[in-house]
Amino acid sequence: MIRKDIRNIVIIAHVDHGKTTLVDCILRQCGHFRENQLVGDCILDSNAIERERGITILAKNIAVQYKGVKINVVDTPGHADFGGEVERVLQMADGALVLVDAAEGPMPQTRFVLSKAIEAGLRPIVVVNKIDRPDARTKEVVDEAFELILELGGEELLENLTCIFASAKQGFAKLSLDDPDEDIYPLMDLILEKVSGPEIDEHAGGSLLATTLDWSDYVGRIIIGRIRSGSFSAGQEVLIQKADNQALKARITTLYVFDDLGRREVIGAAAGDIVAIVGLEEAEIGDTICQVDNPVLLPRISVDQPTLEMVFSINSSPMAGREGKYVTSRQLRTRLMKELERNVALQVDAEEVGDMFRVAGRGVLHLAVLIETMRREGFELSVGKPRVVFKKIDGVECEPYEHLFIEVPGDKFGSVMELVGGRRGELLEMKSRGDYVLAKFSIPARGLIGLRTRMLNSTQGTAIVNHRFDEYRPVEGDAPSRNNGVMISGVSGRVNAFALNTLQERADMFVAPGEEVYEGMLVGENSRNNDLAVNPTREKKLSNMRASGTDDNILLKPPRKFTLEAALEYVEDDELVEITPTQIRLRKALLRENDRKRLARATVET
Ligand SMILES: Nc1nc2c(ncn2[C@@H]2O[C@H](COP(=O)(O)OP(=O)(O)OP(=O)(O)O)[C@@H](O)[C@H]2O)c(=O)[nH]1
Ligand SMILES: [Mg+2]
Repeated sequence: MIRKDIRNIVIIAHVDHGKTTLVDCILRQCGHFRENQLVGDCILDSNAIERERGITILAKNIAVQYKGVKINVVDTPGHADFGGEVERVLQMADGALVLVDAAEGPMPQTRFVLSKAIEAGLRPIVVVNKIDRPDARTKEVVDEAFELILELGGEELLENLTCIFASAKQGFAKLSLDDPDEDIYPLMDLILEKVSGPEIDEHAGGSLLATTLDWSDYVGRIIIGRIRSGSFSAGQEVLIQKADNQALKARITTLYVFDDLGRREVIGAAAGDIVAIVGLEEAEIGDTICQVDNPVLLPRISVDQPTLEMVFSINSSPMAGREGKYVTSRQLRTRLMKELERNVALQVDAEEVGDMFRVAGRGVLHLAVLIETMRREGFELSVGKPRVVFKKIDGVECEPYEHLFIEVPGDKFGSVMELVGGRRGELLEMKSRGDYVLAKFSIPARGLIGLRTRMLNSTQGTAIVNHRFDEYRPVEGDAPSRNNGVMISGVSGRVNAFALNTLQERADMFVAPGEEVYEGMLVGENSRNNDLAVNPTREKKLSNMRASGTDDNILLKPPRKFTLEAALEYVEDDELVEITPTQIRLRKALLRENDRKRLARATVET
């Protein structure tokens, strides 16, 4: 039987193609809100880091009523680090809105999520979004999207594939470009028409696949999934079927369905509904929740394995503990363990070696978001250089390789080739679009660390860089390292403009006059490839009155400031990123006796 009163859809796309803006627009035009509930853009990107970065990190459910039908919509993240989550939430839907930017066209992540949607048997609806853009190439993009579906083996989908044109930002969708720009309803009607309601077997026992996790400090773990068959009710005792055939009994304490932006408590829900369940503390993603007397086992879904790891430790710099509320190893451990409750693609090595924790995740962004969250909560910590996770396959040490996609103006392609080639990237495909070159490379994931910043520098910010995991291959060659050495402060004190003025001739400085530095802190990038110990606090001999270090005759270049990700990608094996609630500093991890002597000597010399 097919339920007609409900539709479950997921919105998928490449990063920034407008998923959250579209969900926003659906909520505004079809939801029930008081005026003050819908202030600002992208209300769904509700956590502070999502808002600041303008990206979606966690998939989110909303629901609206349209023409008597409940439409559950899942907004997904577009960044490749969170691709695993998108793949899982497809389980909850019968249809997928595939958004494609009318100017950019299908991008690498479009291909990935679309292929997963087709695999999962979802019917895609192509939404060409941002048709208001002055550089929109709407008609071409439609062709590219159809070609992509064909390429991904969706021939039978093409026959009644529908495409709709939209501007999520301006709040309209239309089936033909000649139609007037009105509202989003043409898209809603298309969903009702093209996406089937959930197919259910009313008489089967209750079953649900735990698809996403949420967490609340008040009620603990919350399991989200779509009821596959039968029904569940609040207070019901259920069976949690785990991996390796284990089963546990637990009780549903509270049951919710999604409603507008929030959740509504219900006493019961049936096949086809997407629900949030409280009370199943032991359940994990992939487990089947079912009736005790009529157990069903649904095919498990897997959680992606980590590809990148970093070592987290307490902040051991001389400036430690000045700002943070949480600075001890025990606090760090407790926090990381708590993160495991909801951050399913994360792994933390509980083994504590000298206050160090190995934290592994899906990429630099995935881990940077965790670090950023922690510093906002008041943590101080040190983090080492990110490393890719190696794997032994049939006794052979293997490393991850990725596909790297670059779009760049043709005249800058030479410098791209040089950079990528220097990191053992191999060109697989190349084509041109207008003045742009679109190239696809295969590259060891190690070579990607730090590549983006360099690529943007060498192409004056014009390159668009994307990458996706491809496969594990036997390890070969060395990891690329930084071409330039660094300048290390040999002293502690305040930076002086006079000293900087001399140093900047040979370096790109990271610090400004008046800033505090310590012995071992990185204060600049040397123009040569060796590390150099320096004294950035040195004052002009004659005018030792000027302790604050400003001098009108000195013209200083502004210091290079690192974002968290840039800092993580910059450091080498013997260096650390020091993170406090307000500061990001780079430093040498350990000063060996030799370094100390060298530093002491250098300090005398300068
Ligand atoms: N011109 C134009 N801009 C749009 C439109 N829709 C979204 N945008 C802009 O595109 C940017 C990204 O929009 P989001 O909705 O955050 O994109 P997203 O797909 O949710 O991004 P991720 O969640 O990070 O994958 C924002 O600056 C939006 O204002 C549109 O129809 N036209
Ligand atoms: Mg989004």
